Amino acid sequence: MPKTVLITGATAGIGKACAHIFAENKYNLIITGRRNHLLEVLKSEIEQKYPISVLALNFDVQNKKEVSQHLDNLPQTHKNIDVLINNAGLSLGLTPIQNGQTSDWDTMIDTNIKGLLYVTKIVANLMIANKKGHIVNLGSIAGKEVYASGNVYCATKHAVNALSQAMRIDLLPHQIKVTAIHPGAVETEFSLVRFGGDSQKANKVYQGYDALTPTDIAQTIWFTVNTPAHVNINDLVIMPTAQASATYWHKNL
Ligand code: NDP
Ligand code: 8X3
Repeated sequence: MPKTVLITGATAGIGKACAHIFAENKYNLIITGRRNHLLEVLKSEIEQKYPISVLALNFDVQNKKEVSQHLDNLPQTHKNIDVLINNAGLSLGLTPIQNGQTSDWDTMIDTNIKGLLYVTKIVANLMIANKKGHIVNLGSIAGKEVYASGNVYCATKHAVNALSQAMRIDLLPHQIKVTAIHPGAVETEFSLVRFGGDSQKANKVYQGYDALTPTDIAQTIWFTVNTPAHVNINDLVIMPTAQASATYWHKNL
């Protein structure tokens, strides 16, 4: 029987790269995101390339009702979720706390923490019923350290770090694996979103060194979900070789 992975935020970056790697390895996919046209393009691209089935679910993880409408009513064909990748997330702004936009704070908290929780609650119960499962949470180096003006984004990723540990304890009796992946800089739409569409500012983040690629992270996730049944990778920090911490870099500018 083919396995199934649910990937939140599969319309771009790390989530999209995960969709490709799991499809290539014969998983059926549930892909989610807010941009429906991108979900549809990815679905048809993947279904043309690989002999698997893709269920595209267009919803905002911040919206508890939408999350439950979609995930409480999964078709029988996609209910047996083996792997959940809690990837949907974003940073908005890079601003000292005293100047922060409270609407940006709300969006980051509602997406990175509350959205992840809404999805996890439903899928964890499906996994418990199926007596198996693996949850992979996308944390960040921002969940291990804080840096200037990163305040609320860092706080949300610290929460993902804490929640990953908490999930591992609560799901232990059900033998559901929980892995947290904490990347440094990965070149995706992340910085474009953070800087409100300012591509010059966004491109600068990735200049003078080789950033991680979304495929680097997808391959790492693929590795963590393929360890033997008795082995779990709890926590993994992965950085570009040119980055030693959130603030130490070796750049050739
Ligand atoms: P991208 O901006 O390229 O992709 C983010 C994905 O999340 C998109 O598919 C987007 O889809 C989705 N998303 C955002 N908000 C929502 C929402 N409210 N509901 C549903 N989907 C949503 O960024 P990355 O691929 O880089 O980011 C993926 C994860 O990795 C994030 O959690 C990020 O914090 C984390 N991360 C990224 C790092 C980096 O340097 N890039 C480093 C460390 C961690 P759509 O817009 O269609 O809804
Ligand atoms: C994304 C990496 O360093 O911009 O989580 O916070 S960083």
